[in-house]
Amino acid sequence: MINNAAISRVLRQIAYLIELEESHDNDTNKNKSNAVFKIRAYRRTADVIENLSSNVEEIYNKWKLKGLTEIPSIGKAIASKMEEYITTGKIEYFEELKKRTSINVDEFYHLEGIGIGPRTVKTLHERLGIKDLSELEKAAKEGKIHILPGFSYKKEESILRKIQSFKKGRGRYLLGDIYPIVKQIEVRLSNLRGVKKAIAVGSFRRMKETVGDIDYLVSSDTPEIVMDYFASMPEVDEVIGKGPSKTFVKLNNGMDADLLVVPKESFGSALQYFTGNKEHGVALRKIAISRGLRLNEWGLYDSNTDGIVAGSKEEEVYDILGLEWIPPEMRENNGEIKLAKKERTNESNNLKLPDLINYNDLKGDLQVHSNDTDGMISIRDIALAAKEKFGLEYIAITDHTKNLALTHGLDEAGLLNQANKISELNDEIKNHSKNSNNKSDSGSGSSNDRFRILSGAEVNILKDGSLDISNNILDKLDVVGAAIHSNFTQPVEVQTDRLIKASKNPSVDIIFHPTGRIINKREGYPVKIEKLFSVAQDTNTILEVNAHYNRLDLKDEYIRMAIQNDVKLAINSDAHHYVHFAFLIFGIGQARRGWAKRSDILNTLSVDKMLNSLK
Ligand code: DGT
Ligand code: CA
Ligand code: CA
Ligand code: ZN
Repeated sequence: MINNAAISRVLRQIAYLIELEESHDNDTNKNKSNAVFKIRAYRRTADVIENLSSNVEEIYNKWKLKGLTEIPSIGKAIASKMEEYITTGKIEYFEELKKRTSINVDEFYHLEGIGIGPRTVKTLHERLGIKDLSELEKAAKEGKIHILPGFSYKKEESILRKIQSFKKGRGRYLLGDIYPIVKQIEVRLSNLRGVKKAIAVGSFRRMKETVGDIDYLVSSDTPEIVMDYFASMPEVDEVIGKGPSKTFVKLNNGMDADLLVVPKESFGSALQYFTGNKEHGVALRKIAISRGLRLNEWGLYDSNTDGIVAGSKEEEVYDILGLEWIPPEMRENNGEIKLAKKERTNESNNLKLPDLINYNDLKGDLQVHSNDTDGMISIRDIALAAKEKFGLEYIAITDHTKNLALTHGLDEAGLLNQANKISELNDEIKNHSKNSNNKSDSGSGSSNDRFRILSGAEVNILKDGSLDISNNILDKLDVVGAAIHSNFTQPVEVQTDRLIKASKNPSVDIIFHPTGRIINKREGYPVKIEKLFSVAQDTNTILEVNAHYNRLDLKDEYIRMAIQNDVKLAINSDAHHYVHFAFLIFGIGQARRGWAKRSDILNTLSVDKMLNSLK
């Protein structure tokens, strides 16, 4: 079965190759606009197919070409290319396009997403004969690029940085991208006959922002059943290996998946082993040895008698090693083991494992967008869903402001208008819950089922650190977030000063996505982070942990530093649709990786307490 990802990859490469060809200067305008139209159509189709819940080949098998053209926004021309691919395994047009260039499209089309587009690649090919990624990297390193017309030192440096971060990220998947499929497989494994427990472990269980491969641990006395199922799942492209208790496969999204099946007596020790990370595991083994024990995935054994002392429960393994159970998100061998020691020495007297924020501790969300700007749904709809589907008690509507033209940002009047609309909506909600309480006679309008929409904004921090909305307007809003959306390439002092000036602004409550990074795509602007922490602490400015899985900004390491500096944090979804509230777990996971307690996170407070603690 051809998977959707494979088809969409081919379509994207076609778009890329057309764009490469299109940059001929002697083309007529008519040819050009034709090409632009085609490029867009291929990209749009690739997007649609990638996000389709049903398999394109299945659709084709049932309904033929007509079925393909009925998929939203897929035209007849591209549909017949897809038909060709499904029936013959290739597309003649694609083969021709590839023949006409010696550029390695398979490598270069990835770079478009990080800002090295076909135009740049074409120029570098014509001038320097660059054909693939390693040649491009070499040319940048040797300083051959900045001397070309239209390039500069800065551009050359940025190309090199981008290639390096691309190479680092290659083969690692964003936690949020793979989360749904990993959980689906976990549930299916759990439901198999003879399976007592099934869990996704490794870096996934540790909620690491990127995952290299996915590891499943299953407890069962009939490993063959589990391994046979695992090897024949519809997502499996290739079975790489199969042993008595282990199976390795490649999934059709490109990711490797490992499975280990153990009897229930070994489940706890295997869980400990396979959750990692490796250094944490190695440190535990050393502790075991120092206590006359031996630890491996099958159990914790007495070195003298070889008798098993623990293995079925993970807590027991930690306990017999003299340790409190350590949450998976903390298992990085970064000092957590010392805190977990039960035996108190003078040195460790006051040290304890932090009581981490829990996955159900958030009461509100302080960065939410509506369709007044670039959000996808109305304030009313996103608020209702926040309450009904996600159990939140409040959200702040923080739409973009005027300087971000791309998003049709709100100006002063627009913001005030929206704030009025929000207060009307709140009255409506109050009456609604009063009425429904009377009807159902379920008590006296407890604050539990009240919901509050807060007015707010995501204002732009301009190049000099000032904001694009005046303070007297901002002071009329409940929650003000400020963020850098422009001038990313200023020197570190300038960027830090911009953030500091914004933090010192009495109207700014929160700095949104403080470092501007996009995981695997963009490093973020340079910031002297400790300086920002110290000013944030002084000025009672909250720093955001943006929960969108491609940002997770602040990252774990910075969260831990922020907390040490007594900086308050907020975990926000940055939702542009209510489905995005589901991303909050990634923010909480990142916060737990940064050792955050409930009390470190502002939006674990009820709405009144939260508002009272803003500056
Ligand atoms: P990843 O896949 O790169 O995101 O990171 P992990 O942590 O999932 O690493 P992976 O898949 O290579 O292995 C899963 C766990 O198995 C790892 O976290 C710890 C354990 N493990 C793997 N290799 C070793 C090893 O050589 N020694 C020890 N003690 N543990 C290992
Ligand atoms: Ca792994
Ligand atoms: Ca693995
Ligand atoms: Zn937005």
